[in-house]
Amino acid sequence: GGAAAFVAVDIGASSGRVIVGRVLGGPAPGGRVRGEQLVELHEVNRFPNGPVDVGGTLHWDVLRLYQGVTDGLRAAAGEIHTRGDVLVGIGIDSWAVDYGLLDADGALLANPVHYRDSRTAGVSDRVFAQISAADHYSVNGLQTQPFNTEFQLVAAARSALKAAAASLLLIPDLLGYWLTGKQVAEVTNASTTGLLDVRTRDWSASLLDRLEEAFGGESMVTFAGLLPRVVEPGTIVGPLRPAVAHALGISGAVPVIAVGSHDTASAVVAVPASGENFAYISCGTWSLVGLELSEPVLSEASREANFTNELGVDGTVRYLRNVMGLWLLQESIRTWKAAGLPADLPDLLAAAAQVPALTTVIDVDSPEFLAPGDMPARIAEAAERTGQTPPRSQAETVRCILDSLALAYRRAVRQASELSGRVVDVVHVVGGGVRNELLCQLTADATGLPVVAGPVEGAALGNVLVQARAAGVLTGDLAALRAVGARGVALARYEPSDGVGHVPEPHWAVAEHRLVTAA
Ligand code: ADP
Ligand code: LRH
Repeated sequence: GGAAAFVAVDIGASSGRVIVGRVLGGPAPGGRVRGEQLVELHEVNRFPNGPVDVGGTLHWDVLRLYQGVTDGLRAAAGEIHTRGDVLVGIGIDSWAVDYGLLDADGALLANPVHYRDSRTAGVSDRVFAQISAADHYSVNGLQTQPFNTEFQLVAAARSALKAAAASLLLIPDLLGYWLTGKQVAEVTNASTTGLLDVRTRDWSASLLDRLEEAFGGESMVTFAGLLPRVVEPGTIVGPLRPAVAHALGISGAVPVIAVGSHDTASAVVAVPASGENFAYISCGTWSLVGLELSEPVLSEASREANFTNELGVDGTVRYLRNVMGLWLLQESIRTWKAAGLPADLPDLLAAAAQVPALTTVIDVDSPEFLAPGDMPARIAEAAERTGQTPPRSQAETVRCILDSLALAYRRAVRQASELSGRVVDVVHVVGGGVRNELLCQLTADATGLPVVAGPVEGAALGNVLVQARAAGVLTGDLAALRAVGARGVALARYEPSDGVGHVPEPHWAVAEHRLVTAA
């Protein structure tokens, strides 16, 4: 008992979780020290997440998510109390880009639309015809994805919904608003909207003006008028509303603390690296592959390679590429289960390990894989189109996905290093993908670098670390936070030169060549 406890709410595209982080060790009453500080994580609630198709539009069930959050907070408060610990703060992170629109009374106008919905098809081209892609990149440094918030807003620019809106809140900020009554835009997530200036870390008045001019129409409601003030991680958003605290069995004015509310930003905080020559793969539904930099890379080559400069904690830049990630596997499993086939993940991975490496590889980042639907069929089509033998069994399909992901990681790590000039000597994997030993070994083989895998709950750990520092329980820079974080987690190491099922370098070079020439 007596430990400072923080609650991390971390909602990924495939599941949400509420995790208690206890900070142990450090200064004790009477000037004593109880050993080095570390964070112990404990999951108190997990709930499924995914797209809900209503009338042909994919939505998020955000009220159900809020229920998962509040159920978790109630359970967390109970446990913390029973242990005799102190609940110091609550932080929320989630996937990026998506938002809810509120009316002037603060009521949510509609269920947020899912970023995989097709309403944004062709919108980026329409926007770039008015404001060039190069002009965008020079200000926002952001990758072009069909679902960037900016494109979602343009897709719905003439909707009745927008006309009725008074404010826009990104998902973690929306959940935070329901808990506190305070509206803010946390900066790491705001950096994925396309509307933020990557250098000033604030909304870009110039981009917003030009967007209004081109797509605002006659509406009284302007894009800029919807955006709340930007806050940095570590800012106190506000105490829980008294009625909320009461309903959750929480006494005292416990604050919601802004963290890296973009899940990837929190995950990067938790990367157990020392020094700066590391790449990371935040490996969940997406694989976010890149580097932590102090300045954005805004070159033409970087824009063409679709590398993004998203903002990180403590003034950092997350220079990375979105790789389609374990979505390919999740969606294959969903397809098989719907067809009545057995599709247990550990079994599939064990079977895939027996399939010869690199028989068939696909470009995982092709937009054809973005939408929900029959993934094995799309993979087979892509293989045939590129003159390869399509995977015939479930095991071959899974093998194709893992080999192709590792190949994409190889390319992303190398390109990130070339485009930024940063030397990389280790690759850190965090997120659910840490549990995929075959993928971790393939990643070491493909990149030719040692892979350090862990923590699994990277975003939750980063969330807790930033809260704990804001509350004064931890001190120091990102390196200091990482050292505290690393102490509490088990890490696995994979070498590129050996390991079970090791795939030597020349095979990767050949497979890469095959993909490039097919394209
Ligand atoms: P998100 O935050 O995007 O919802 P997670 O970081 O939770 O995603 O990662 C989920 C993924 O982790 C799953 O799709 C699965 O591929 C992988 N995973 C989870 N558990 C295991 C396991 N026991 N073995 C291998 N992979 C796993
Ligand atoms: C990962 C993630 C990623 C975004 C995507 C929409 O969960 O936040 O960083 O690009 O979701």
